[in-house]
Amino acid sequence: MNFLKYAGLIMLVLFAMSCKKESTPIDNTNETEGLTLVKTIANGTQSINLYTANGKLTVGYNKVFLQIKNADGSLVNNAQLSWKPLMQMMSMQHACPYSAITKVANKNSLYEGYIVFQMAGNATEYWELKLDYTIGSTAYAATSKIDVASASKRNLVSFLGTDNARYIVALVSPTSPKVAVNDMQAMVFKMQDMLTFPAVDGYTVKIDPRMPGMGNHGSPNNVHLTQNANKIYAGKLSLTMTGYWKINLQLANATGTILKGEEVTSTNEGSTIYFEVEF
Ligand SMILES: [Cu+2]
Repeated sequence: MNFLKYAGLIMLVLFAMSCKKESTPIDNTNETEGLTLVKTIANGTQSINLYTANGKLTVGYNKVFLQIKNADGSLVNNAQLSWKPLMQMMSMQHACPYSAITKVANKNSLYEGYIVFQMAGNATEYWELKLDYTIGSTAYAATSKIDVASASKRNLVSFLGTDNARYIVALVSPTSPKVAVNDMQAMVFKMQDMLTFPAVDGYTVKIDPRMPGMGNHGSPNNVHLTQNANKIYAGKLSLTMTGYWKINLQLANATGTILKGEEVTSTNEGSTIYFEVEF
């Protein structure tokens, strides 16, 4: 009786062990292929690696990827992450528009989100990124200074609308413009207060690309940006030649009222809000 009991127990233990052995290890290799490390933020327990396509954070829209590494080098696959970018300025603090962090589809250890920095850091005023995450039921945090460089061309506009609200409009794409009708994407945010920048729905971003160096000529077949299914403002940007283009902008609310920006005419060569592309 006793023997049978022990034999049963041993069988059970062996079975459990073999089960453990047979479960396929999760392969995290190369999930960051094509990305460049921006920074590692460590808190003594884990280190969080931040990646972007070019290894930099700049003014404007930044798609950011994250991976969490344990001290033994293994990658964390089951974290819940959030973040808070905060700029420490001489006389005040402020945040910027940013997304939630989600797991990248079909990846085990890679997480993603975006941050729209509206200004660059400098020697005395700098951006800080606070990461909060849980693994299982344990909460962790990590904070670090991050470098945010200025952009070479204007890819973000920040202004007071005629409705007295402050807005930020950020260029998302094209990131490599071509002589073609390019897919164009942008995001529109309202500044509710210094820390809160909700995305704005139902507006229109009107575009009028011009070449100021060539008689301010425009291009045919542009399509103003309206929200697509993913809530991103999407349209068509027609660039008929290489060189410097000024994409004059007008922001219209849901009823069509222009909140900021002017039409380009024979007597008005540009809008007060614009993006720039050069290629
Ligand atoms: Cu600032």
